[in-house]
Amino acid sequence: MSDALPAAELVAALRAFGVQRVTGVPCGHLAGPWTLFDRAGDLMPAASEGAALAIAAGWELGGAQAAVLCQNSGFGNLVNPLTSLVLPYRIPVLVVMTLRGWPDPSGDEPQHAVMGASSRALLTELGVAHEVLRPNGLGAALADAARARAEDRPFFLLVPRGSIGPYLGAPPTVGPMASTELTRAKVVSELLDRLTGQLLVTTTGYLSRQVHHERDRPETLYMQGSMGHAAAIGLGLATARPDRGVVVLDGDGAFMMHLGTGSTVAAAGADNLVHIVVDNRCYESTGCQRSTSDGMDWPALGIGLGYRTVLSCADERSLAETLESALKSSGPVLCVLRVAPTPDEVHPRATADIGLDVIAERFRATGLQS
Ligand SMILES: Cc1ncc(C[n+]2csc(CCOP(=O)(O)OP(=O)(O)O)c2C)c(N)n1
Repeated sequence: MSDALPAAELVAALRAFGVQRVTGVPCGHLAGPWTLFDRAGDLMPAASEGAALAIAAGWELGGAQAAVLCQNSGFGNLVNPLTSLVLPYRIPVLVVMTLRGWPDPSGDEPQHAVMGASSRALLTELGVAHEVLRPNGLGAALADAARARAEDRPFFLLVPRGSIGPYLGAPPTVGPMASTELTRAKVVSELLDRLTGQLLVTTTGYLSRQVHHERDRPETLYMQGSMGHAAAIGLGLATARPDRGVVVLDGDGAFMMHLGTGSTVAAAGADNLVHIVVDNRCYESTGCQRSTSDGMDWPALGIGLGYRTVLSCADERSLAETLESALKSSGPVLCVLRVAPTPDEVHPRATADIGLDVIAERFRATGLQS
């Protein structure tokens, strides 16, 4: 039997602690409590961990007790509001953060190793009270959190992988599924069929895995980690190598995490850049938690940001034509493909075969060729 703390017990303990509202960015290892708070109507998905901490600070300033759920890959995103908002303004937010890459970095994906080894030391250096959740240790940890709260200080409850149980009810539903027959697999396969020598940057999560599964090529940079930065990497590439076509394959959650990059891409005017967003209206890679893209007007967004060409498609019939048009139009192109989530189709990560350093090295080598 697993000795994971049942998700409902964690949620009950957080509620007893006083938590009324929850925000954050999902982590698969917090999928249980995330769904329970969402089902209760108390969860607001945030675009980034920094935004989540600021939302929570706003709730606290407005009289509602708040918690943030996130993973330590997003710790860097929240350091700014932690150091310049929550600490100096003495706002006592509780952060429940999973510890990826800890205690043994070799037991997790390589992109988590540096943050896994340094999360606790960084919190110590910042003077932020924190505690690792140990078996049967939730009560003691929350007693420490209560002491921090009484002193108007934030507290980080650090959750090792696998220490919280899953959600045991029916799986989460993702928006109205109407009007799309596209899937991640179809989109990736049709795109790869049409690539010639373009450099391809693929976002973190299932999209990178799908691309690697479908066709491994040295011209593909599988971006594991650095969520939300695929378009920025693509922009750097496209402007360093105006002679090469560059394609970015992004997720809706990742794109929205650093939406401002869309404006930078458009303003830079890189005509060799095609930015494809695969919109499944959820964070599929961490358990299909809803994102905030449902109801978003993507073409209006792309035009508003200033992309030169904006395309979108939600049906199989026009997929080929849309991709062909995206690849031959003058960039920067924003091409949004609406797909249905397919959480049962999961493939191994690229790093099951190749190291991150090798991915970068062979990509650099092929990028330097003309
Ligand atoms: C900064 C940061 N926060 C959270 C995560 C955890 N995470 C990995 S993949 C993912 C979901 C990405 O969602 P989306 O871009 O919509 O792509 P999808 O998974 O739906 O294909 C999340 C939240 C992360 N890797 N980095």
